Amino acid sequence: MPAPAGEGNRTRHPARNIGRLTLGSREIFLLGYGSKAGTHTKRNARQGMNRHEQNFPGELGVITLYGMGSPNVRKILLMLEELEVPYRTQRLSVFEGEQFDPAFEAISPFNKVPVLVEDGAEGEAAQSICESGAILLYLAERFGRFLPTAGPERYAVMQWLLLQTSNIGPMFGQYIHFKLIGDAGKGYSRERYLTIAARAYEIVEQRLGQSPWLGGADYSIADIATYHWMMKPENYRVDRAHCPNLMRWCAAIAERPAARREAEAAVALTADDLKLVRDAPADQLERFFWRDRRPGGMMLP
Ligand SMILES: N[C@@H](CCC(=O)N[C@@H](CS)C(=O)NCC(=O)O)C(=O)O
Repeated sequence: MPAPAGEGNRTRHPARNIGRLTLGSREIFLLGYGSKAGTHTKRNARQGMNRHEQNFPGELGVITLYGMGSPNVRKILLMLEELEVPYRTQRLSVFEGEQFDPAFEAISPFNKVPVLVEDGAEGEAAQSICESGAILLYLAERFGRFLPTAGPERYAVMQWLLLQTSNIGPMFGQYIHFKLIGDAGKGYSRERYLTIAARAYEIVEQRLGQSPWLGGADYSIADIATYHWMMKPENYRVDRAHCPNLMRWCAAIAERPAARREAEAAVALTADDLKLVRDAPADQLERFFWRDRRPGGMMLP
C-alpha cells in the first residue's frame, strides 16, 4: 500500500486507504483510519453522554481536510486547531484543475474545497462533507463546542455563520474574480461587488460595536467563519480607521493560540497558490474561472 501523501499529518492512528483519486500524474488518497476497539459496549458508553456524544457515538475517526490556502479552507483549519483534535490535510490544487476529477466531484458536487472526511467505524464508509458552513456545523456538533446548544444565541450564531457563507464569501469572491481578470463591463461588475463588500464591512463593524463576538457573548463558529474573509479591509478598499470594532475583534482572534497554530499549518496548504494563478496559461485560467464548463444540456440556446 503506497504511503498517503498528506501534509501536516498530525495523527498517530494507523492509516488505511478507503479510496483513491488519481489527479493527472498524482494520486490523492481518501484516507481512513482503523478505529481503536473500545473498552466498553456502546450501550454502556451512551449512558451519561451529553447530546453531541449521543449524536456521534463511537470512536473518533481521523479527520482529513482537503483544500488549499483560501479563506474557506482556512476557517476549517482554524476550527480544527481550536478543537485540538488530530487531523491531517491534503492539498488539492484548484488552480491546476484537480477539483474537476470525477473522484473528487463525487465528494464535492460543485467541485469546491474545502471537503472534510472523517473515517467511520471499522467496516463503514467514511463520512465526507463539503461546504464550509456545513463542515463548521458538523465539527461544532461533533465536539460540542463553539455553537450554543439552544436558545437565541444558537440562532444568532447560525445567522452570522450563514451571512458569511451566503453573502460575504460569494460577494467578496466575485469582487476578487473581476479584479483578477479585469472587467470587460467597464468595471461595472467589480464596482458592484466592491460596494457590497463595503456594506458587509459596515454591517459587521456595527454588529461588533454592539457585541464582543458575532454570535453574542462567546466566540463561535460565526467568528471562525468570518475572520479570514475580513481580516484585510484594505483588500476591499475599506479603511481600517473606520472599523475599530472589527480591528479589535481581528486582533482578539489573531492572539488566540489556535490562530497562531493555524497560520503555521496554512503554509503547507497555501503552497504556491498565488504564483500558480499568476503564471497559469490561458486555457488553465479558462478552466479555473469555469468559462469552459457550461452545462450544455441544461441551458437554453
Ligand atoms: N460555498 C463554498 C465555497 C467554496 C469555494 O468557493 N471554494 C473555492 C476555493 S475558496 C474553490 O474550491 N474553487 C474552485 C472552483 O470553483 O473550481 C464553501 O463555503 O465551502
